[in-house]
Amino acid sequence: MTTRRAILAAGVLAASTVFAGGAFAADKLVLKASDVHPTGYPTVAAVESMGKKLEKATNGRLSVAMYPSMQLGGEKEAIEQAQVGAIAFARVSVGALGPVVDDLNVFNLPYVFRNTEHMRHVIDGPIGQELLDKVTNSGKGIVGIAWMDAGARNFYTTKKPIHNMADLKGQKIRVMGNPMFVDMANSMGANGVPLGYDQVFSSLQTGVIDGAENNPPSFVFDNHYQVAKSYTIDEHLIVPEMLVMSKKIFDSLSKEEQADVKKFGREAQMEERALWNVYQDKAMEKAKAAGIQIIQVSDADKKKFQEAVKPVWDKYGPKYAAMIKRIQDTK
Ligand code: GTR
Repeated sequence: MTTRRAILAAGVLAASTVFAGGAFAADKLVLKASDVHPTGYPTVAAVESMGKKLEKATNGRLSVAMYPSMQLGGEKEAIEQAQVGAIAFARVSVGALGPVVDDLNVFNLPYVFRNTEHMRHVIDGPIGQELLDKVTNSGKGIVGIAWMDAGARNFYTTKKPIHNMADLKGQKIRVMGNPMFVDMANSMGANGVPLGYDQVFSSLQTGVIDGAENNPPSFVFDNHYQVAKSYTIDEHLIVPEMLVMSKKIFDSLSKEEQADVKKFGREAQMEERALWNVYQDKAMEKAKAAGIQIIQVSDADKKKFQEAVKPVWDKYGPKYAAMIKRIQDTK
């Protein structure tokens, strides 16, 4: 009896401890994060790693629950969910974010960066910080936390391979949902079809589109290479990505926690990059092993692509003139 009582008492004690812990646990905040890519993809891994650091630094008060593989929808949906606070983090392309925060569209101009190295210098430096701040101060309900690298984008098709620009003629090419990319594809002679990322694979499969354009890791690890058998390296777009946070949720954090999110976000930016380098090589190897026809456009042909997008620059370039100059001046 005594023992039983002792056990019961201990149970109550334990319960109250759990309850106390429970009260603390109620303060725990699980931050939902969305990514269109699968587990293991550099952006997913970098955000998960940021989550682990946050959990450690806040003694478990904050943690990140990653929803990869478009479980919560495409990127437009992810941005909207972050805006209303339904999720905390959206890792999205600047292609998808440009229609929300127009200043970012400067990065969506074809061939605006000389190469991916140049893009990295820009996002790591003052311009990168300035654009993160533009997002934060946009009044659109999101905070710019960190940049992510997404290499360069290239065309791929299901039927007719693209050796040069003439081969694009009349092909229905999926682009991200941003008018700039429709204009870009059209200026190259293709028919640009804006679709959410969640629709690309099935649209390639059913022939709704003849092709799309993306970096090697997306092409391979999101399985588009199973339907599109040729991949043409022309690097028409180098579009970085951003990790944004719901402002509503960010504002609910303490000053220290906000600083932690930013600090670990910056670390995630660098971590993603290292993973990206490896993943890009892996993707190319996998594509080759699967018998994908890899076509490298000649320098002369690349020049033709660059000349063809002049109307895009004429239409969108002038309002970003000052920023374009700063980008070009970045070593
Ligand atoms: C990928 C990018 C995604 C998404 C996708 C797309 O390269 O990582 O965020 O934007 O492209 O084409 O929609």
